[in-house]
Amino acid sequence: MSSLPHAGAVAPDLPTRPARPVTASDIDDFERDGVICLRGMFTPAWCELLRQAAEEAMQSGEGRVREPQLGAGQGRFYSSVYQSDRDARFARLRDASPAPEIAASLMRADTVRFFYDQLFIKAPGTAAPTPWHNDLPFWPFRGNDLISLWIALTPVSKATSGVQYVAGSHRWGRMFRAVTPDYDPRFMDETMDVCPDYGAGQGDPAARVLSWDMQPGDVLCHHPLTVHGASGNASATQTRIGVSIRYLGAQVEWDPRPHTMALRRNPDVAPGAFPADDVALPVVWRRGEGLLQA
Ligand SMILES: O=C(O)CCC(=O)C(=O)O
Repeated sequence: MSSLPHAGAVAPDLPTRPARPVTASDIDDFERDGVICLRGMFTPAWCELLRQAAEEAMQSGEGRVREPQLGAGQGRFYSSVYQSDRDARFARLRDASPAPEIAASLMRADTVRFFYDQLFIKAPGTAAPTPWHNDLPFWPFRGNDLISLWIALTPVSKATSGVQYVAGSHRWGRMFRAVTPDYDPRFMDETMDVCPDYGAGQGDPAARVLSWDMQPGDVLCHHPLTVHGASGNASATQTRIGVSIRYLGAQVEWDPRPHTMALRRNPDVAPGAFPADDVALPVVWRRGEGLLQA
């Protein structure tokens, strides 16, 4: 049993496999669009455990609260990374949940390593958007096999707060200037183009923007180059909570650059090498064995 806080809150019988297998058709959709919404992969018990943990995280004072300059100051955009280092409920998500198997299936990977987790909470009335971006520009890696699973822990309405994606943008091979929700200049590489705001109709008019109404337990899975963004939260009543968990597969190289994020620990490998460091990026799932920490 984990020695992290809240270990006692984790029920032993939470499912460790997805509610249904990821199909060949799901993989085709993911590879074509760079994003897919998988319905009902986490049970209500999972969602309730993580929703409670997410709300406690927001109240704890850790993490970052962003209702930037452009907001009316009424809402709250909360985000926090590596929650699984601080809370056994998120550690359970990282190591012993349906997430690693979903990641393995969509990446067609034999081995899945944990990268990091990130909470995104938008209180009702939050003005702050999630600026349009793709993820690889601020990650110290290059390669095709990095995946994010954004798990809805509350209902999400595409009309008021859903994450939006440009279908097929992972195949453009483009790295847009990273823009964090608080416009942190450390991540902004001036040599890269600014990402158009596809929500405001900028960019290619033929671009197909995808978004979904979601229920708790539905999972958005996206490729590291898929362009995405979100509005604030225009709902007057519904908090929007998602937790993103990111994993690595086989085709990945360590590539630290001046504007990439700091990991809690760097892999002990040379730039250009596969980041086979079991402490920095632990293996959580292996084909034929399944979850290693469950
Ligand atoms: O939840 C959001 O608004 C942003 C999510 C996101 O950018 C991500 O998961 O990579």
